[in-house]
Amino acid sequence: MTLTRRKFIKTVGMTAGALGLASKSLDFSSWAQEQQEIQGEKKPNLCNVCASHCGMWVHVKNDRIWKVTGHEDNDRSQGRLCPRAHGGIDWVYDPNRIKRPLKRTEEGDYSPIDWEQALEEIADKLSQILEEEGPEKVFYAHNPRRTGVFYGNRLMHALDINTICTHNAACNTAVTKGFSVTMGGTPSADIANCEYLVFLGRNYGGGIRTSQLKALQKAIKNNCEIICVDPRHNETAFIADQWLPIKPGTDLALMLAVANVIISEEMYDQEFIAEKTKGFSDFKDNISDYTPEWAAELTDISADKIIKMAQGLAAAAPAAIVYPSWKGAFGCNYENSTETARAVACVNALLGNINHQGGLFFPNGPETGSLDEEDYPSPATPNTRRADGAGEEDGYPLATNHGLPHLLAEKIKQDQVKAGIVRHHNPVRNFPDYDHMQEGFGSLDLLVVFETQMSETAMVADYVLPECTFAEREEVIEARGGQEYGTLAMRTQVIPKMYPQTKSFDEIICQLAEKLGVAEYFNFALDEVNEAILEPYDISLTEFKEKGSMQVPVDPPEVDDELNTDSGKFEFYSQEFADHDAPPVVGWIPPDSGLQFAENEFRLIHGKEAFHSHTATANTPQLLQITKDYQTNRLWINADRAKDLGIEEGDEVKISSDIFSSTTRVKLTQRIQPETVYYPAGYGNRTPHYRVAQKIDTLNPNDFVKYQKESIVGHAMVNEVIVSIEKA
Ligand SMILES: Nc1nc2c(c(=O)[nH]1)N[C@H]1C(S)=C(S)[C@@H](COP(=O)(O)OP(=O)(O)OC[C@H]3O[C@@H](n4cnc5c(=O)[nH]c(N)nc54)[C@H](O)[C@@H]3O)O[C@H]1N2
Ligand SMILES: Nc1nc2c(c(=O)[nH]1)N[C@H]1C(S)=C(S)[C@@H](COP(=O)(O)OP(=O)(O)OC[C@H]3O[C@@H](n4cnc5c(=O)[nH]c(N)nc54)[C@H](O)[C@@H]3O)O[C@H]1N2
Ligand code: SF4
Ligand SMILES: [Mo]
Repeated sequence: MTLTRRKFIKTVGMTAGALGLASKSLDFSSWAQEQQEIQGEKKPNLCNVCASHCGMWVHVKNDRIWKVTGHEDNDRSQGRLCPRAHGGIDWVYDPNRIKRPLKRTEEGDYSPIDWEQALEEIADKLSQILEEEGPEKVFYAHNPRRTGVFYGNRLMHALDINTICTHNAACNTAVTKGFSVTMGGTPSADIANCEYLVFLGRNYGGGIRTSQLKALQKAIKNNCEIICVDPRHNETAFIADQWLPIKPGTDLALMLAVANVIISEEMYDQEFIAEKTKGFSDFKDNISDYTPEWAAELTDISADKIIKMAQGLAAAAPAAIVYPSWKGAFGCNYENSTETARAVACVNALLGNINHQGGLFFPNGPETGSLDEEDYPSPATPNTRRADGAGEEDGYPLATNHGLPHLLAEKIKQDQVKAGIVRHHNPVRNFPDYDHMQEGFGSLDLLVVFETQMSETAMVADYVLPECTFAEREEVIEARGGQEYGTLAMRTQVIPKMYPQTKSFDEIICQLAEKLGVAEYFNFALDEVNEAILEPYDISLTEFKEKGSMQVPVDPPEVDDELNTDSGKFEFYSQEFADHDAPPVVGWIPPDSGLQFAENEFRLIHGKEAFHSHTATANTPQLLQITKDYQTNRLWINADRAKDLGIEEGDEVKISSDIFSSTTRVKLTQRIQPETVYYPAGYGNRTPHYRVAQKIDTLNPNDFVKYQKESIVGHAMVNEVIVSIEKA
């Protein structure tokens, strides 16, 4: 039966009458007015849309989330949130959320299964694999966050599993290694008080952490000179004093030349170098040929600008920084990325800026308590071999303990890895080479994925376990150090669970531990963990749950603090690298894919948009609307190069690499270095379950990049790709 309009109105009227509703309730504006006036509640939580976990208030009315605002007493939010936090609300109300445990059927489809059966089957299969194949063939991979580490790692340790991986090999492994081998860890940066700041592809305005934007505002007010080195005129370049469109993959040459100038003009901090560093003369000898003229040829930045950068940094030192970066320029991008990170560390050492105001610093953490070992014994850390080749006796002895998920995919195909648990992580889509990752992870004997939505990784799992969303659960308290104060912060449950068959991670892990026979390591409730953490403070857990975040005292970093290296000093010379056939002192290495391009060739780079988080927000309607409204799903191409290729604004082009080819529309711009094309990260979802995402044509740069491994730490080299472009 089809309803005519008259009939429809009549039927609605009858239904309303039958339900005894006043006609007023059908009037939207008065309903909206009424809702506005309801006094809602404000409950504390942590944003979950990226790992910064900004403290936030969730405003709740009628048990529904009304809006979110920034928590004032949280170091990361400082009263504000970034756009993505608002999009996170869509996760809670997504009709395609995973609502109950799922099991893959013989036909490759998924059918619901009850918790008891799911956990029983997973425990049986995992126990069998552990017994027959050993813990060396099992892994846990995640986007590392406090609760995932506390409960997930504890379960792995209880089972003697040593292969715990994070997403870092597609994020910032090279930075982690380059800074730990020289200065004992990745430092924070006192941007607010800095006077001369060089960003090498660190884009505060796109790759957002809310508090850092506030610090940048202060720096601008204080007239800090800001240099933005990025092949692309990114969001931060708008507020910079200079944009230097570097040829991608050559930041190492730039840093070596800056060091060369600072040393040859004797502008370095001689006292710091003499007293607090090791191997300076080796470094000095090694870089003597890396002149500004040499670097100018490679980088596309003039020798004059390189000299001015070196002089500007030295003149402002120690309130001067070459930013340690995150993912952008050298987190995991090129064959030379670990060396680039080391070179950046070395330039900062020449400036003598460590633990000085306006320089780099190592924050001290706040005091926290922990569960009493007598009553709640922790399992021992296993010394079993890693499954991913990231170990002393394996292919990547210099790898970090964040591991190598893309190598896991290879080892699975070779039958060397049998089972895996993945939580809050989508390696199949967020690492290069979709087919490699999908085939690898998809051919495990057992893959268990903890998710809220049906990601590409969930699509190849044997079991998908539905976590309730950030708003529906509590988590382990996070503790962070800072320059002036530390922060304790906690996620609390702000609305009732929408779906009774979803569970929090701690609950699932405790139940799984019981089935696996290791319940003795989980003989506590989450509240007990949190009470133990708060023990040094004069606050009860109940009171803390009302606050959500609070500032606590920390010891400020001191100039005389020892560094966390073997010598306690800054190490220009690395014995660890020397012992493992890696260069003990930093020097030039070109990108693996070279620096020469044919007429229609470009290097494909990518980066974050301010309103999306990787693939996590790929299906959120509010944020995707921004993509659509501003048509950001376009490939940036240099306008002059495009003209030479007969390509015009908005044209459809064919973009191809060795392993993949697709089409996209282009954005012609002068805001990009001529040999570079750029596409925003996080799109191009292959999962049909992301119904909103499927309505818009997008690409994922990872499709074009083949499976590859950097030589020193084994990261995924996500920018080692040359593509050709032609008009479609
Ligand atoms: N909006 C948003 N914010 C986020 C995230 C998110 O997903 N979305 N994720 C968070 C995470 S996990 C991370 S790691 C950080 C990342 O923060 P960033 O590292 O700042 O962000 P990216 O966008 O990955 O890269 C920054 C810039 O590097 C440039 N770049 C690419 N190749 C080169 C090169 O060879 N040389 C130079 N000099 N520059 C290059 C790109 O053009 C890009 O503008 O952001 C965090 N914040
Ligand atoms: N092309 C390209 N690739 C990139 C990047 C890039 O710039 N370009 N950036 C890289 C970087 S910097 C990083 S850090 C990695 C990030 O890689 P991932 O760690 O894989 O990143 P996310 O997309 O945040 O994946 C998190 C997954 O967690 C799920 N999730 C969200 N909330 C919850 C929850 O409460 N519980 C559970 N169990 N799951 C949840 C989301 O649905 C999503 O599928 O990607 C890297 N990949
Ligand atoms: S930076 Fe943005 S997305 Fe990340 S936690 Fe903070 S508010 Fe959420
Ligand atoms: Mo990242």
